[in-house]
Amino acid sequence: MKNIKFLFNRSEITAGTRGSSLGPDALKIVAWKQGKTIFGDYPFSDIKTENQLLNIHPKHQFAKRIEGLIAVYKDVSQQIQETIANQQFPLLLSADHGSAGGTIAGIKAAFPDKRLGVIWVDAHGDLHSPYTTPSGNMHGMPLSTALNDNNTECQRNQLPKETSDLWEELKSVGFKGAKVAPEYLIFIGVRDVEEEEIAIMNRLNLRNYTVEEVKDKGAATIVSEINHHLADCDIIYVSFDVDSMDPIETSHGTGTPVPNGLGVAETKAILKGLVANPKLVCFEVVEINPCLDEKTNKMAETAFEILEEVITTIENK
Ligand SMILES: [Mn+2]
Repeated sequence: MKNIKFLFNRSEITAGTRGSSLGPDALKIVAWKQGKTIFGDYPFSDIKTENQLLNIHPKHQFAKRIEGLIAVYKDVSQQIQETIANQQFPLLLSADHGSAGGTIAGIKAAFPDKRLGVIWVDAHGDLHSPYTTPSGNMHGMPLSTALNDNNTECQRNQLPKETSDLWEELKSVGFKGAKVAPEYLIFIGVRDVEEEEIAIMNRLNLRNYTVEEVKDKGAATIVSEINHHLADCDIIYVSFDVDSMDPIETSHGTGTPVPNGLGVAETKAILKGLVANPKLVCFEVVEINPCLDEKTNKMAETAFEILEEVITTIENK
């Protein structure tokens, strides 16, 4: 038995829609319906949310609810560090993707001297900063905090000092500075990016395995190329946004669905392959939104099917 610990993170303050806070519990409902006890088989802890901020107008238009996100980053980062210190494996079931920068900060704080690789399975690049965002929604910014890069080359917003100060504070939670080097950040399935994100991807030469490339090469080749690419890393984190998958095969039960995504079978095969790597120290699944699901609870059912195999693979390592 690996010492998996579930961290339930229902924070949904960084998305443009509501409902992803119900995602982790939508997974539990699938388990219950299928008579599975997986969520009772391991210890768990809840991350403290700041979702009450959704009931008032945001104070910072270019970094909406950033004061709440700082608190969420702190709790996620702290709980990751405690989980790892207890020789447990943190497996996060999260709502929106905005807090994943806190996950990365916590991993880096737990292993400050180790070289971290991040595999970001997503339809989106999540590379905006308050300086470049068109919406102010912070679920598009977690990787800028991980890379410690504001992309001011593409600046479109003039930030009030209070906002820029809070952004610097957010980037310093858990670990000050860059948590991951650009060459060790790998995307899979990114296909919906804005021009500012394309610019930073080009400037930092970030690697994206497109849907076409995945279909062309197949899961096994993608996994072996990524493991080769991250051979110099000591530890690896996999962040799985369910919007990476094709909404025709899954559903629109996610905050920002994008057509022409990864197939469910190839996603499962890739994730199983990636989590088999002994360097894996943390896994996270995000952005299931049952409120938006036109097929009742199909997105959670799909994610649960994948999660079961991921957990079995982690167990059998
Ligand atoms: Mn995402």
